[in-house]
Amino acid sequence: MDRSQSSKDFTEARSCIPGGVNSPVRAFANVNATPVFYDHAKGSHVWDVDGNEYIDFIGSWGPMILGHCPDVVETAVRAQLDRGMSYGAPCEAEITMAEEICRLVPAAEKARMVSSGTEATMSAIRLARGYTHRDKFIKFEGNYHGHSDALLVAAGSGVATFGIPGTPGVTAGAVADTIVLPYNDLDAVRAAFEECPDNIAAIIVEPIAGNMGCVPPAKGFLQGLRDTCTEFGALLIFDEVISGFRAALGGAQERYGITPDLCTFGKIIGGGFPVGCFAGRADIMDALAPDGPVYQAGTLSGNPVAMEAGLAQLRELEKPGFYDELEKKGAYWEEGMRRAIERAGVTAQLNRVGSLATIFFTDCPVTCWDDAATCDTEAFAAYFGGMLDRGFLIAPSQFECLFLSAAHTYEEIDAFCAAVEESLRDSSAN
Ligand code: HOZ
Repeated sequence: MDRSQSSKDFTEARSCIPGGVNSPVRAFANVNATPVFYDHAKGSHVWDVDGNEYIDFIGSWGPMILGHCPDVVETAVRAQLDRGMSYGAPCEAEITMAEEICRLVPAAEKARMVSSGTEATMSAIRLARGYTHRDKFIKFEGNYHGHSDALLVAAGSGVATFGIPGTPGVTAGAVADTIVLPYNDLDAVRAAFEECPDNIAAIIVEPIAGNMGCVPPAKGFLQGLRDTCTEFGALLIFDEVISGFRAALGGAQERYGITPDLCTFGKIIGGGFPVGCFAGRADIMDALAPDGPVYQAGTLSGNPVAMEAGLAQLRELEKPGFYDELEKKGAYWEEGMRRAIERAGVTAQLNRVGSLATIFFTDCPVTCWDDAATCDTEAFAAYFGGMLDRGFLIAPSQFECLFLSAAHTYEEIDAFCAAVEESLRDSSAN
C-alpha cells in the first residue's frame, strides 16, 4: 500500500508541530510506523491522502458510535451553522443537552458542559475537593483521566504507550495529594481510607478501563468503591468519557447498576465535536460558581454546534434496540477473534465489554495495569502493521481500545477477523 503522501505530510508536520502530531499516540511511534494522514471519512470507512481506503476501528477514539459523519448529525450541524458558530452566551440547546443527560444518566441531576474530557475530570476533582473540604483523592494505575497535572500519575493511554514514568512540568506538589492504587484492588482502597479516613475527597475511576486497553471492573469492584466512599464520606466519580453512552445509554453506571456521586463525559455527546461534561448530585453541582464558591468556566462551553451535533447523535442512540444490536456485533467480533487467534496459534487475551475490546499479547488474564504491562508490545506492533497493510485501522497502541460502531457490518467484522488471522500468522512466522 503506497502511503508516500502521508509520509511527506508527516515530515512537513514535524517541522511545525511537536512530534508532527497534536496528540502523542497518533504518531505511531511505538508501532514502528508513520502516521496515516486522513483525507475524509464516512460510515465505517476512512480514506487517506494517498487515496487508500480503510475500515476504521478507531472511530476517532470513541465519539463516532454511529460511524463517521452520520447524515443526521451533519444535517443538525448545517442547520446550526445558519444560526451561528459560537455564542459565549446561553442558548436553548444547552438546556436540552443537560435535560437529556439528566434523563438518561442515573447519577446526573445537574450537568455542566465543558470542551474536553480533560476539562471535565479536572473540574470534577476540583468540585469534589471544594465540596468535601478535603484534599486527597484516589486514582488507579493505568486509568487515564486526561492530562491535567494532578491526574497525570501512573496514567494509561499515551503515558503508558510511551512508558513515561512521570511528566516533567508536573510538580511534586501538584501530585502530592494523588493516591495511586492498583485497579480492581478493593483491599488497597480500604487500606488507603484507613490510613487517611478524613482527608480523601474522592475516588475517580474508569468504571470500564479503556486506556490500558479494555479492562472490565472485577465483580464487586464498583460496588466496593461505592460502599467505601459512602462509609468514609468521600465522593465516587465515574470517568465515563469513554464508557458514557457506549456501555449502555446510561453508561457503565447503568450497565453495572452502581450510581456514583459525580460522573464525566466527552466523546459521544459531542457527535464528533469537542465536548466534555461533568454531572452529578444537585447538592454537589450547586457548589459551582455562580451559585457556589467552586470556580470553573469556559468560552466554548456549551458551544451550540457541538450541542446540536451531540443531541442529534443521542437521539439515534435512544432508538429501541440500538444497544442490543451493538452488543450483538461485539459478541460476533469476539467469537470471530477467538477463532482467528486459535487458528493462528498465538497466545493472546481478549477483553471485551459491549463495543469496546482489546487483544492483549500476553499469557496472563489482564485485570489491572501490572497485567497489561506484561504484554509483548513488539508483537502488538507487528500485528498493527499487518492490519494496516490489509486496510484496517486499529489504535496504534497495545494500551488503547478497539471501537465498534453501528456502521460496521457483519461482513466487515468477518473481513477484519480474517485479516487478524493472516496478520498473526505472518507475524508469528517472522
Ligand atoms: N488519549 C487518547 C486516547 N485514549 C488519544 C486520542 C488522540 O490521540 O486523539
